[in-house]
Amino acid sequence: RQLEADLRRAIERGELELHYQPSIVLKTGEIAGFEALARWRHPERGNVPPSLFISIAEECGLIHAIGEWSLAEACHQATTWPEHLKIAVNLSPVQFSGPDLVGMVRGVLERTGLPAHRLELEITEQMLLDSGEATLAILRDLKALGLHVAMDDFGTGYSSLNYLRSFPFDRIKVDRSFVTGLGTGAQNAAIVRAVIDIARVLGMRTTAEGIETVDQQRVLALLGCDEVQGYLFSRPVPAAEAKALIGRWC
Ligand code: G
Ligand code: G
Ligand code: MN
Ligand code: NA
Repeated sequence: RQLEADLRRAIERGELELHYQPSIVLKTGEIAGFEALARWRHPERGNVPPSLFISIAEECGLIHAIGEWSLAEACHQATTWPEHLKIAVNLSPVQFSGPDLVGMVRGVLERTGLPAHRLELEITEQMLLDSGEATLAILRDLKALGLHVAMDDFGTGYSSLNYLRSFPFDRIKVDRSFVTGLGTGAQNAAIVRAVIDIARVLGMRTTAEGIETVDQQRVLALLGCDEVQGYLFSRPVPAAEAKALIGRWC
């Protein structure tokens, strides 16, 4: 409860910050863009993991304010980058049941001046579990703004394949757990290959998460994965470091 009270004031006190992790185009080695990941530096407790404070925010409704703050911050940051770079922002399922998600996103795009096509919203497979027509309609309205939608952590939920048929995703992000196992045995490689093949058939692009070794990178290139993200290239870094990375890399 104390954490919840602290989180309520964290935005205004400037304790929340976004870090940015690059996504790399496998074929060219170029940066495609960055994923924004929220960080909270608590004045007494130090860094609170996002898994903890995001779930607190979801329970107490603060996720609406935090979600709008992180979207606005990330979009604003992206306007300072070269125009070909995209920004990916995570959405919580709770934001879909809140007031006017589509209007909030449209407003942020207008205020920051970021062209919609440079924004990608990430939604976890988990969120689709208890979603119905209403969620589907919101996803369609979001896409109608001109932005892109990615299914995050693919493979960790269930009925994944069924959702791919009914939701208009632009990208599938293959969960880290499959990438980690790529070097060990044929099973994980077969699963990742299947996901990439399905994505291709459905006209969706693919990103593999959590790449830590050049071996994993090599296998993913063979399988035809479009983009990769992971500590091998960069950890999530503060905005200033992301800019330095762009300067060195692009
Ligand atoms: O950043 P890792 O560094 O620990 O992130 C852990 C989890 O927290 C990820 O699954 C990510 O989706 C989630 N997360 C990080 N930042 C945000 C955010 O701004 N909004 C939402 N909804 N989730 C976030
Ligand atoms: O939104 P999502 O659940 O995909 O969040 C990505 C999470 O994965 C973040 O917590 C991020 O810090 C973490 N991450 C990114 N790259 C790597 C990696 O190469 N290895 C590991 N172990 N974690 C990673
Ligand atoms: Mn993500
Ligand atoms: Na993920």
